[in-house]
Amino acid sequence: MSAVIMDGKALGIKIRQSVKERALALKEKGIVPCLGVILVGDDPASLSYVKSKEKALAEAGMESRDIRLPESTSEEELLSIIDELNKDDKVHGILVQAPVPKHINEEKINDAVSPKKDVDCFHPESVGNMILGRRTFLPCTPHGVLELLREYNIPISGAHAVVVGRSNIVGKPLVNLLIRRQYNATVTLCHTGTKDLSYHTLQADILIAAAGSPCFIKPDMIKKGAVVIDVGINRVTDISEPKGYRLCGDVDPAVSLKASYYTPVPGGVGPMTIAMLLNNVIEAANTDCVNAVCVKAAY
Ligand code: L34
Repeated sequence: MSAVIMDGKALGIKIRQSVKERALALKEKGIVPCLGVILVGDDPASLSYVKSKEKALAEAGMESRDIRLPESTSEEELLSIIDELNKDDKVHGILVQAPVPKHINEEKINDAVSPKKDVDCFHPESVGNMILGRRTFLPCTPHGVLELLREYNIPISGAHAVVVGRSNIVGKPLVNLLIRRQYNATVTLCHTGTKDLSYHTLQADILIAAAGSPCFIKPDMIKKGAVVIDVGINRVTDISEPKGYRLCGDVDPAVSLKASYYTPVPGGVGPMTIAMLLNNVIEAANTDCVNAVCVKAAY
């Protein structure tokens, strides 16, 4: 029996449709939700993600303030642009696409975005609030993973979720959301220092791979019937492809023969990240309702 494919593209479209209806309702009140989108440098993958975000915003009747800066941009210049967006009442959310060039201190950038406009949940105040279960935007990729699990009625309460990868953008926040009473999972977090990774991954009812290493979760590392969520999105050189690369996740697609459910790459978690971002932009524009409860009840 082959696993059920969790269609993040389809769910993303559904969420974006409901966001669009809410954007229309806000427009009637004279509010046009607007996201400031900053990209520094010309990394092709980052550029394509940022373009997808801007396109999705436009399709949902929202605006974006598209800011493209050269690789040579100084930290001071970037900070002053963020400051302008912080002060601009027409801009409800601010996103600085990660990663920023090495000469720019990412922590300073995350600290500079006003928590009121922090639709990524990267500011330490937002992260603190998220961990404490207080008013904040939920981080887009982890929230997208949880919404996918919800859509497919995967039982999370009491399940053993094993997360592989401790990044600030996925692993750390995801673990903190999964242990909320609302989700109630038991969590193991594995990382590059974990001894005998397979021992842990084999215990997982829900395995979430977010380590950024192509195809490293193999069928012999998962329990039969496990739910496997692939957050990885790696560009692997492949001269037989027209673009010169192919996309592959952190999970070997052969896992689909053993799992009960799994997310494809592309078309799994990636589109969910964008859908949850749009949801946060609506929340940011709808100032009456910026809290996690509303985020959950929104669609
Ligand atoms: N500030 N930086 C900030 N916020 C984020 O939430 C992100 N992230 C990650 C990188 N940097 C960020 C994204 O937006 C990763 N990420 C992201 C978003 C969307 C997609 C992939 C990564 C996506 O749409 N993926 C498509 C395929 C895209 C392609 O063909 O290259 C998919 O179907 O998975």
